[in-house]
Amino acid sequence: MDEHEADGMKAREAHADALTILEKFDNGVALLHLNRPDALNALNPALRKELAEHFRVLAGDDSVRCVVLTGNEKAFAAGADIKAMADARPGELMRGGNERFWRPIQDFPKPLIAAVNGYALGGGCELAMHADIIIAGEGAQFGQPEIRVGIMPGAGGTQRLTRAVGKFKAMMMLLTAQPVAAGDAERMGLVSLVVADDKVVETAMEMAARIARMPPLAARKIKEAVLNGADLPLEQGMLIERQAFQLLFDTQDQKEGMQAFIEKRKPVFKGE
Ligand code: DAK
Repeated sequence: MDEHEADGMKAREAHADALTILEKFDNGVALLHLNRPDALNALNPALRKELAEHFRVLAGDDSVRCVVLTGNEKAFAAGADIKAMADARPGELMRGGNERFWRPIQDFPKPLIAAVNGYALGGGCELAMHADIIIAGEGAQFGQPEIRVGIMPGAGGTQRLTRAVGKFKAMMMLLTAQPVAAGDAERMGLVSLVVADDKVVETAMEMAARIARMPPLAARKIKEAVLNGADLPLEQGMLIERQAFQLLFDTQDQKEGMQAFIEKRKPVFKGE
C-alpha cells in the first residue's frame, strides 16, 4: 500500500484489515483510514474496536510521532451505525461499554490530525473532534443529526462541540440536525483549515510530517496542557503549563534544540 508518500518516504509497514487500513511511514507519520465505504464509514462495533486497538498500539509505538485519521472522498464517517443500534436497550448499551472504544482515542498522547472529506456526521463529527487539528475539504459537511433518529450525541457532541463553537452555534447544529459546510465550520472554530477536496490528505500528511520533526515530548506536553487546561480555571491551567514547561528542561531535545539554534544548524530530536 504505497499510494501515499510522506516526505518522499513509502509506507514501511501496512496492513489491511476489513474496516481500517494503517500505513506507517519512515518519517514518523502514520495514516489510518476508515474503510467501510459501502456504509459511508458508519462506525459499527467492529470498526470501533479496530480503531481503538490501532490507537492503543500507536500510542506505545515510538516510531510514530503523529497520526492522520481519514475516510474517503465521500465520507469521513456518517455516524454510528444506525442499523446496528436500532434495537438496542439501555442495559445493553451499558453492558456494551461503548466508551471503552473511544477512550484510547480520547487519551491518545500524540498529535492527531483528522483529514475530512465528505460527511462527518454524528459519531463521525465526534470522532473528528477527538483530533487536535481538523483539515477539511471544501465539500466536507459537519453535523450532529442524532436528534433526527430520536437520540442525541453520545461521544462528545454536546460537550466538545459546544466548547469548540460556543452555545449558540452548537445548539443550532444539535437541535436542527442540519450540517454545516466546511467553510462555515472553519469560521465557527470547528475546523483548522479548509483546502481543495483533493488536497486534504496531502495537506494533512505534510502538516503531520512537520509535526513529526518536532520534539515529541514537547508535542505531548503541549497537547496535555491544551486539553487538560481547557476545562480548568485560568490559574490552574497556567500551573499545568508552567510545570510542563519546566519539565521539558529535563529533556535532551531541549538541550539539542537550543544548542542547534545557537550553532545555527538544524536540530535532531530523538524524543529523549
Ligand atoms: N448508519 C448505518 N448506515 C449508514 C449510515 C449510518 N449512520 N449512514 C449511511 N449509511 C449507509 C446507508 O444506509 C446506505 O446503505 P445501503 O442502504 O446502501 O445498504 C449507504 O450507507 C449509503 O448511504 P445513503 O444511500 O443514505 O447515501 P446518501 O448519499 O443518499 O446520503 C447521508 C448520505 C449521510 C446524508 C445519509 O446516509 C444519512 O443521513 N446517514 C445518516 C447520518 C446520521 O444520522 N448520522 C448520525 C447517526 S447516530 C455513542 C456514541 C456515539 C453515538 C451513539 C452512541 N455511545 C458512546 C453510546 C453516535 C450516534 C450517531 O452517530
